[in-house]
Amino acid sequence: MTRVFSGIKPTGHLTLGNYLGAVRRWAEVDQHRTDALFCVVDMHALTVDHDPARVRRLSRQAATLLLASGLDPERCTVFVQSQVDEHARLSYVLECVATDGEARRMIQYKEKAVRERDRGGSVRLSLLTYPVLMAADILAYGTDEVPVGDDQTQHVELARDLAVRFNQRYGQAFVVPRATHPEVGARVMNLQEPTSKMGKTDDVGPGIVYLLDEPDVVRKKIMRAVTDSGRDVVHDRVARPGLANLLEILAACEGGDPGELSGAYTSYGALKKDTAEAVVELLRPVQRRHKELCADPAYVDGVLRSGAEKARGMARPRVDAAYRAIGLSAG
Ligand code: AQP
Repeated sequence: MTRVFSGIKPTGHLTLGNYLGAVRRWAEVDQHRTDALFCVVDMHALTVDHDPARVRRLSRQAATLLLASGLDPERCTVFVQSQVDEHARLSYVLECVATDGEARRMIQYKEKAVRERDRGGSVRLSLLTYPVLMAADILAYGTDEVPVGDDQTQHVELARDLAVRFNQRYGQAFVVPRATHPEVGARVMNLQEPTSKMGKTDDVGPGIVYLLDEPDVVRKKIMRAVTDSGRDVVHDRVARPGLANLLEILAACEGGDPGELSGAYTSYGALKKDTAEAVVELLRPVQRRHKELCADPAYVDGVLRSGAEKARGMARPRVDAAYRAIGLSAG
């Protein structure tokens, strides 16, 4: 059976981009057709300036939202990365296979390093090595497919390269994974800066729809989305990025093709209104379930505990084998 692994970073509140680009598909498709693991990758949240209590709180919230989005612990494994030591163990081994140049070429590293410096901070070494830890997350489980948004493609490519290199040098240890993307929603853009990805740590807050935003907040953010001075509604990512983003969000919520949907609109206002209502309806059941789960913390604790135990059991033999193959002692 196909093995799937994917993760989410608790660096901020989950966004509509996380949901449309990744989480919804994990719940609707991946957990039903594959042997899937979904992880709150909290160690990745330490790669930039962080507050320990906030990371813990956001990890819990992210895990709860994954369950609220429909991940079913009877069908898939849901856990928190730092509870499974194998990720860190394998990351070190892969650091001995990766090169400094490979890590420095990562677009996200370059962008986030600039952002950290602009904010007056220093760049943590872990920001550079983060894609190697992500490769470890993926390779530890013999993953075939990594369902992610577009922004993660380069990191999955690195995981592939490291798997191939390790296998060639030290003997067959890893499955070579591949990234998969949703047909629409793979890159939801910031509503106020439609040429930038909607990221949970963006500085442009009004441009981000959070999964736990109240309906009226969602409506306000979408009605105020930046578009352009044109009049006709067409889908053109390059010339009309704001409009294209709204059409893609609407298409992702309701199904259909953004280009075809554009034909149904003659005004920006009507498109915004329909998009806002579609998002509100999309988020309603997730928010309702999230509220129920917050009232049952013992259930969430139990899911995460048994998820971590299962994940440990799955990762350990492969990581031990990689240790032995590269010349270390294991177990
Ligand atoms: N805007 C997006 N559109 C489509 N997919 C997206 N994803 C993230 N943003 C979008 C996908 O969601 C999954 C989990 O993302 P993440 O937690 O690894 O990263 P992030 O949300 O981009 O948050 P960061 O990196 O912590 O903060 P930013 O980007 O704000 O600096 C992934 O599959 C991702 O592709």
